[in-house]
Amino acid sequence: MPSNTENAHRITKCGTVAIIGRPNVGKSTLLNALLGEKISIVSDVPQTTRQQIRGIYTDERGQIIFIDTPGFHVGRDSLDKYMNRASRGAMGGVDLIIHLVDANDRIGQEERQVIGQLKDCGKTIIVGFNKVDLSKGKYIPDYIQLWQDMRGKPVGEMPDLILFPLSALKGTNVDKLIGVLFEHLSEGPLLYPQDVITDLPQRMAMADMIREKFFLKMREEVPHSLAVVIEHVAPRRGKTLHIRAVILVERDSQKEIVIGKGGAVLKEAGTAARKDLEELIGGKVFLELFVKIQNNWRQDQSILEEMGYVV
Ligand SMILES: Nc1nc2c(ncn2[C@@H]2O[C@H](COP(=O)(O)OP(=O)(O)OP(=O)(O)O)[C@@H](O)[C@H]2O)c(=O)[nH]1
Ligand SMILES: [Mg+2]
Repeated sequence: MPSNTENAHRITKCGTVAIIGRPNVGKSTLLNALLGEKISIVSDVPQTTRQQIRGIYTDERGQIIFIDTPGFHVGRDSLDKYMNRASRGAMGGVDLIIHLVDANDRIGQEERQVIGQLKDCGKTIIVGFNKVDLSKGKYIPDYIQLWQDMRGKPVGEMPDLILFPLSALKGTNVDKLIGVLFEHLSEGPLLYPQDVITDLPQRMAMADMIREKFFLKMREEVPHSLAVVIEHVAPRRGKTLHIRAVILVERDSQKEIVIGKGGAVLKEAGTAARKDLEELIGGKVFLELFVKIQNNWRQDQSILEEMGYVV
């Protein structure tokens, strides 16, 4: 990696790229694969990502600022609205858009809505057909047909549309994707220092890491009712960082599940989260977790703001 002074004399490319698509198609997995590092949490529960997350890729060609977004979905409460706004908002201020879809899944209402918004947006769109490790991508022809129907011409006459099969999980075509993105970005100076890979506020990053550990342990109704609020972060006894986090759930029964028999779930998730947090901050962590019932937090603007979900 060249030094900053060398950089000043070198022509680099730089721009922002939004990764959008419905929940669970693999957007966060792709961001982590592009960066070669885990900054966005991943689980098989739809709607895992709740906010925009920026990941910054830098090499000798320049810098790409990726924006991972909450999956665009049909939902009604305040958090759903926040998530969809974050997803739509990301389309506006960026240079390129990756519309990630699951190549093995039929086109849904979400994709139709997103493509409806993308077709006249004036930006280059990369349609990422993800999960081709599972099969050859049965639904790719359907997407091509939909784009042709929406625009009334063959995809061969759409220079702003790039069809791109990949596997975020296996890393197939991920390096090639970075090459394609650089080809389509304009020249410009780097916007972030070369060693920065995310600008996510650290409290939200910490809360997300803890939340992921519970998502990985739970199924169905609990995850969407679960939130993590970091209440207190301070150094303790020299080098250890004391982090106190509250796990919010909406009902008594959910609290029991989150705690588990004899506290087993809470303990296991806490241990796994502590290890990730120690890696995130590069030091020892003392993690304290509390579980609290807070009815309808997904509707409560002040709680959402406390958690950092502010547009
Ligand atoms: N087989 C396979 N699985 C994948 C691939 N990419 C992601 N997954 C899996 O798909 C699930 C969802 O991945 P995420 O990266 O959390 O998806 P997302 O689009 O960020 O989801 P939301 O944040 O909920 O919108 C996880 O279980 C991933 O391991 C892939 O290329 N192949
Ligand atoms: Mg995600």
